[in-house]
Amino acid sequence: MFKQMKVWLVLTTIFSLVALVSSCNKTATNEGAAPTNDATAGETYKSTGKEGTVTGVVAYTGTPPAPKKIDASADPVCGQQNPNLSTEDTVVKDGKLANAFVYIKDGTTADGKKITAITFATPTDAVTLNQKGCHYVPHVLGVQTNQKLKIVNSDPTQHNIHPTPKVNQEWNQTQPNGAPPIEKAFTRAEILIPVKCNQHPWMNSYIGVLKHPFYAVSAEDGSYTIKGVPPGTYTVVAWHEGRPTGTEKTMQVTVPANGSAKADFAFGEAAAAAGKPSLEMMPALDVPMIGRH
Ligand SMILES: [Cu+2]
Repeated sequence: MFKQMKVWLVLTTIFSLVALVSSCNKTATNEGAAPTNDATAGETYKSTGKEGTVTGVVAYTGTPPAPKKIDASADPVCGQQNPNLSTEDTVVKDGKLANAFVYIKDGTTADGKKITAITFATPTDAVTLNQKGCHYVPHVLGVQTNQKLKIVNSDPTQHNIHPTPKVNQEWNQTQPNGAPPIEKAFTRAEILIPVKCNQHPWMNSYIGVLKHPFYAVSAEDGSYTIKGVPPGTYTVVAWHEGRPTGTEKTMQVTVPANGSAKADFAFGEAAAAAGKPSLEMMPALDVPMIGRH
């Protein structure tokens, strides 16, 4: 009788040890799958009806570099489709810069939540990146994490799309003319992912990936609007491409309930010169933009 109980005790101990070890393993596995956890962590944001906007204009001061004509002789189809193919890294019209990626980097909502810690629903609509006339349209775009990115080939030639991310999965895929759209998604936030074409070395674009929907790309007139922003105080960043990882300008704004905050940015020669003694100017950053809105 006593012997039987002893055996039972040993067996129970072994079983609980096994259970403990397997539950440990489970935890470790979950940690490895961090992107999935990120997407489902916390409560999904619900509109309060008090959201506001961040809006502004991105300027380019000084003389912008002139677009360079691209030699597309490697693929005669491209030359036929787009005889005026030229570089798109600095598109300036009347002193305003297009294709700047403006986004909320961090900050706190009026009710004290960190914007980067809130979960936002993944938009159900896809964002389209088109290959038309042997360049990418649009040149810069934003998507939310896990949102569908639809890549279309509108050209009568073959492309090979190749994003080169740092924290997301790298891939490249051939898309012959007439092939159906390629659908992809990025699971992690990344500012910004360069995209190239293995078929046409001049082709490039940039994709900004964020966990929230608060980003916009400046239009031809330099203007942008970020909608649906919960009231709060935020760091807004404007990014413009260039070697090696682009240039960023930062600004603090306060979005009032149902109101609008203004954040104008400037890139270019004069802005670069003004930004040079940036360390000496640092204390000014501590002072919020009082009276700006
Ligand atoms: Cu191509």
